[in-house]
Amino acid sequence: MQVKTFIDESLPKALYKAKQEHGNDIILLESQEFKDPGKFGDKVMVKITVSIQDGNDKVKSWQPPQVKRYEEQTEPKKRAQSKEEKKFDEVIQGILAKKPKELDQEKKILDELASLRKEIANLSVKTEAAGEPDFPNVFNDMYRQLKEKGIADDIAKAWIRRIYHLYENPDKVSSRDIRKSIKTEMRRIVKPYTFSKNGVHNRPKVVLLLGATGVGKTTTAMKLAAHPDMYAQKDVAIISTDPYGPSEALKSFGKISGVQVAEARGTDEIAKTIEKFQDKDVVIVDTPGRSPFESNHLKILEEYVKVVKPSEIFLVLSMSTDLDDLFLSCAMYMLLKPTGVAFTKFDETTKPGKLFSILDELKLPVVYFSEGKRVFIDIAPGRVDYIENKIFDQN
Ligand SMILES: Nc1nc2c(ncn2[C@@H]2O[C@H](COP(=O)(O)OP(=O)(O)OP(=O)(O)O)[C@@H](O)[C@H]2O)c(=O)[nH]1
Ligand SMILES: [Mg+2]
Repeated sequence: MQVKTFIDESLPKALYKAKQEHGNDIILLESQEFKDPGKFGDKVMVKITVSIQDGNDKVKSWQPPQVKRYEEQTEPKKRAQSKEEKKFDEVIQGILAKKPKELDQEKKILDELASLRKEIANLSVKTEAAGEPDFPNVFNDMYRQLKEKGIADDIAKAWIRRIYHLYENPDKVSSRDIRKSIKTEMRRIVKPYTFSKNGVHNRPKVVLLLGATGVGKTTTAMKLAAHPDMYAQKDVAIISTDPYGPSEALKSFGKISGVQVAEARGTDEIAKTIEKFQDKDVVIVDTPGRSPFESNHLKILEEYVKVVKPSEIFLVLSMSTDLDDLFLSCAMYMLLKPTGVAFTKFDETTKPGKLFSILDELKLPVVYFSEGKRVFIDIAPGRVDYIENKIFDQN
């Protein structure tokens, strides 16, 4: 095993650099901020130390994201292999490779490609599907609808092609049949998180909520505590670790619902407060918002994990965030090995289909979907039916 260091402006960038040189099998040992005015001016830089397995020194050049061809997606051997190999590190590699903003030159090329693709898409669906079977209109219409709802081109194409090949007489297939098959495809990606209905064996079950500023972590804590299929049947406490204390909304929720709300600042206080709630079924620890791109973010969150010792870590993602930014912040949060993902602010996006791109990478069960501020109402369990309706129903 070798140990190497890499320096860049942020942790994701430094990780990206290390993976460019040494592939996926590196292990992050340490990250550290530092200043070197002689070399980097005023900038706070990040130095990471990684371990590299012996023999793993082949250099992988950066490739812009490519749309997978149908043959690649369906060829059974290749698919099975890539599924097996999609380990955590590879997810991050994929995520980072999709973040062209880091590399100006490539970003330019990708921007040009993106606008070219848009133009082609406007010409006709047929032109875009050149070299493919001449799909009946009902398939083309469905493909267009999927894309309008934000489903990535490669995912939409793969679904349509697979479904087309399912039928002996594709000309006779109705849009209802296709919708049914698409739901089956969606089900492969959207797996609901299972909330145990029985009593909690190892009390208390400690749930840590993570996510960028303002994504809806505190609202998620309340919604989880209030929903009958989630934790409403259990004896729940919520610990706010926000330096400004619990929000007014959280305090009123505590009064209305009977859920005990406590505040704790600093790691000692957090540990003591969790200790105080040993008789609760569930303790939800709400973390304060920070930008996932702050260079010491990971270190702070690792502290939380160490102190809280959560049985579950739920990552909260807002659907109103740009997809590239979502991918990049996920690269950071995935290092903490979350056990579920909660999606908020579905009411603030016209592209609910981007959910599939995220879940296809994260491979985490869905804790719940949120589509508004109202704690007791704007919430749906993480089942595929919810997203199916979002994609197909007019409103
Ligand atoms: N439209 C909409 N607003 C939401 C949703 N979920 C939460 N909000 C609102 O988003 C705002 C921020 O929500 P919070 O729960 O405070 O978010 P947070 O992640 O705890 O924020 P910080 O602790 O500051 O990082 C509040 O006004 C919420 O009412 C949602 O699904 N849709
Ligand atoms: Mg909050």
